[in-house]
Amino acid sequence: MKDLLKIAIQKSGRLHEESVKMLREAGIDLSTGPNKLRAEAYNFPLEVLFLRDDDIPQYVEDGVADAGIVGENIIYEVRKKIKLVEKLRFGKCRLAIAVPKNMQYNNLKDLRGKKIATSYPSILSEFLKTHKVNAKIETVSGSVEIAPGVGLADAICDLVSSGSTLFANGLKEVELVLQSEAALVSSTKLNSVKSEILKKLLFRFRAVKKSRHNKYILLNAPNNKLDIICKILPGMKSPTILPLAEKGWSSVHSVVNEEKFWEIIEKLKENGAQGILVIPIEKMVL
Ligand code: PRT
Ligand code: ZN
Repeated sequence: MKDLLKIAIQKSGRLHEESVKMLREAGIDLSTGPNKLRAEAYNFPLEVLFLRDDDIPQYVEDGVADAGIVGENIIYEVRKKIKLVEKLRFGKCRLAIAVPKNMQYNNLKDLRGKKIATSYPSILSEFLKTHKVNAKIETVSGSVEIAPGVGLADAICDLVSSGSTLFANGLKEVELVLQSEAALVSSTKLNSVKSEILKKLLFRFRAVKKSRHNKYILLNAPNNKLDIICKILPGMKSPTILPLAEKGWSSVHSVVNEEKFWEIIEKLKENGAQGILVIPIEKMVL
């Protein structure tokens, strides 16, 4: 039998597209079609299983899948014996407690004796225990946000991203319980061949992650400003400097992190940089 790494990803839903995109950007071509349960990669020893996200940790623990891509919210809720290998920076959301917007809320003490509806009873009960709050947990499997409105609970603990679901249901967010994003997980019992494939996959995922959060920047600068411009640019090593045909001018190339991007561009302009070009990076291998 061929040695393949079996990776489980969400069949459909919020993490599906980004998971497929991550694999594709890692150079993995899949034979996907509609309603498929599995797909094999043409050019990498990988088989992809399409599952419901909640089931992924169990499949990985049982060894039916060797690895998976799933939200941290699920990983921490279901507490299976699996390894969190790498956070992938997509599917970001937070698990938060929300209460009706007209409820007086000052701090966690206001939740004492209250009923909180959630699909995350393990994480919530741990959170309440840590903060010594005695509240009742009402486990519901969906439409958590309607629980206070229909009189099922006083508060909810649910995933939030934009906050519009809470707003539409007359709720306000009052406590952050967990920050979450999609993560690569793996079985704790991989043989050496599968471990090697996972290592290669991780290497590629890291290159994709880095490239997504960095931009390649090219600019022209007068030579007497090069010192200050190089100080502003926090590249991987030092920036590349090439002379321009026009005397007294140089072209400077570097890599800039997305988070600081606008701040850096402004400083560069203030310090004499011209003709600034910003280019997306296809892959970044350090
Ligand atoms: O069918 P399957 O079981 O696989 O999918 P699912 O319906 O259980 O999950 P799905 O596709 O909704 O979410 C998959 C994963 O995406 C979650 O486990 C999280 O890790 C991640 N994620 C990121 C989110 C959100 N953002 C999110 N906003 N999951 C759910 N939501 C929901 C939330 O529950 C609430 O109903 O979106 C609503 C809030 O969104 P805002 O933007 O209005 O705040
Ligand atoms: Zn689910």
